[in-house]
Amino acid sequence: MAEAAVAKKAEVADTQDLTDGFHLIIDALKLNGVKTIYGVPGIPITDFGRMAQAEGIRVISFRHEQNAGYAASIAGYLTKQPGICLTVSAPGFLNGLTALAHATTNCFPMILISGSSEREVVDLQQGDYEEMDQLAVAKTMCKAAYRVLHAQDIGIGVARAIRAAVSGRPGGVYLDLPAKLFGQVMNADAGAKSLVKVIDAAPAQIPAADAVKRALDVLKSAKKPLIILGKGAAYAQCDDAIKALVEKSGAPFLPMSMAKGLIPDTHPQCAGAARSLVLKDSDVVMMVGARLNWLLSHGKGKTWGDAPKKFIQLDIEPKEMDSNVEIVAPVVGDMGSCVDALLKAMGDKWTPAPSDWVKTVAAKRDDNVAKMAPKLMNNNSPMDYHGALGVLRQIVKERPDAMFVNEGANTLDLARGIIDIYKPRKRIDVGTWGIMGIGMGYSIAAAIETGKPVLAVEGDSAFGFSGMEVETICRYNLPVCIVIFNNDGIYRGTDVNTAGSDPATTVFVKGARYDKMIEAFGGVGVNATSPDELRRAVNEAMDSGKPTLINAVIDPAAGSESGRIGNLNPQSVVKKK
Ligand code: ADP
Ligand code: TPW
Ligand code: MG
Repeated sequence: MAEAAVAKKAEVADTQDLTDGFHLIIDALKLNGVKTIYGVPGIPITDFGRMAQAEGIRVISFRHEQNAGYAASIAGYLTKQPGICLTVSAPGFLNGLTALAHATTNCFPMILISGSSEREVVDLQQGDYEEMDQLAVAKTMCKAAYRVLHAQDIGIGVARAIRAAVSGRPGGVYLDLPAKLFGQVMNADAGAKSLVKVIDAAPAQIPAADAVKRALDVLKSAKKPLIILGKGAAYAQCDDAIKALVEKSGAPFLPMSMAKGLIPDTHPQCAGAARSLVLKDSDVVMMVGARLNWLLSHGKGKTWGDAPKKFIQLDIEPKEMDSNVEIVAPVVGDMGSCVDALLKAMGDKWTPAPSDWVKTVAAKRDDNVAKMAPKLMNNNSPMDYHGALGVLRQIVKERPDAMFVNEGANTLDLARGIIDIYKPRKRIDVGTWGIMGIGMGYSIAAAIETGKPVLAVEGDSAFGFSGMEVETICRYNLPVCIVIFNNDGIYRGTDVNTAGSDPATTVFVKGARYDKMIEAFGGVGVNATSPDELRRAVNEAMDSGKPTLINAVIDPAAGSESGRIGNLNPQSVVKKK
């Protein structure tokens, strides 16, 4: 054999015993059960995406990192495994960062993995390709941030990221992978040994027995108890135990937006349609995986009435206690353990909530529901929100397994109130920040992670933040039906700018046909001008599973400023001339 050929053969034999950064990262993710990566390719992670796909990980390529990040965040919420988002350096990283901060704020486990430029060049600020000190930037916006510089540390880096994302209060984690790491080689055996399979990533946290007793003593003393269920309770996937606790207590319960369906909205104890009454008049409130933030008026003020209230709170995060008001009975632990401990300590002889209170709440709820009913049956054209939502309410009732995505202002607030949800973790929406732009990312992840059809109800403005991902939905042929409540703008389509020829700041092109957008990518577009047309189009889409976008024409005058939260707008004291 010629000398060159011998050398070549030796080299090949050698590389068979080698591995590199690319493969170690993939192996580490696979070892820890990662099945899907949401991202956008480019330097330095293009080949990584290809290789991950070749190695059996599903890699979903988006049109913008923010949408990939939102997809990863909600994948985390739905599965209790960290959702993975993969981006390129500086601009891609920054695009993904909004979603990472969103995941942290909402307590969703997520890992943003970004390729980055070379440390030596970044730290001397010598102007590398897409240079940025990403780790420093990320740190303020997530639960934990790590960088891996050496191939032999990849196993530990990935393990730490996973553990940080899902243990305790879940949240976003940043993992910084400089370009040079991907090509670093090491011995394959040593590489395999360096990987870490995370054992018991989110360990049970058992609440203290005296905390449980204290909580039950307070609950027992209540004349008008109320249970508030939040998305932390839905996240925990201890659905049967939570239902048992609520039923044993006999107390009315109020689901926060994404906790709707944890117990069906049609359950006799559900106080969703008597919200004002129960917040005002209750005397003991048990918070179950929900925070007393702005969404609950911080637990004080007019919304909560004048009568003194005692708060019990079940949460995995001890620092959450007393965040806004005094918590007289904090129960700290993971939700499954907390609820089990309460149920056990309640025993078989628990006296349910006083019946006069339960009856008062039920009467108010039934009254409100009855008042709403005729509005939901109108067949106006153009549609108003109630006519359109009446149709969707019935469709969701008939298809309780479908995933329901919702964003907008009026489109969000009215849909949340009107559309009943029947099963846990079916409703996913704007979350803690009231963020616009989650729509298409959430829809894509919901379809992929659950395998169920998705109905996304979107304000026309809200949709615009992630609208380009209809191409992604078509490309992966996902069973997503998008209904755009098209009222020609933000809140209303009727504003006029009297000072000049530019359009008012809140209005869009009048009579826009969003349905044409999806046709560009081979999806089904429908223009629906009446509730009857809307019903037909949505049912057809949900039956066919074909990517569909329905432009639901809503009366531009039907909405109100900021939906239900107009009171949060600052007011100018200067009188208009
Ligand atoms: P909502 O918006 O529905 O009111 P929040 O996001 O404000 O809900 O609150 C969710 C709460 O649930 C957070 O305080 C979080 O710490 C808590 N939480 C999340 N996961 C768990 C869990 N597994 N066990 C207990 N509490 C949890
Ligand atoms: C990331 C501010 C809140 S609601 C909304 C905006 C722009 C759009 C409302 O119009 P839409 O709904 O969707 O057409 P409708 O039915 O009332 O007409 N940027 C971000 N998040 C938020 N919340 C905003 C801006 C906002
Ligand atoms: Mg609108």
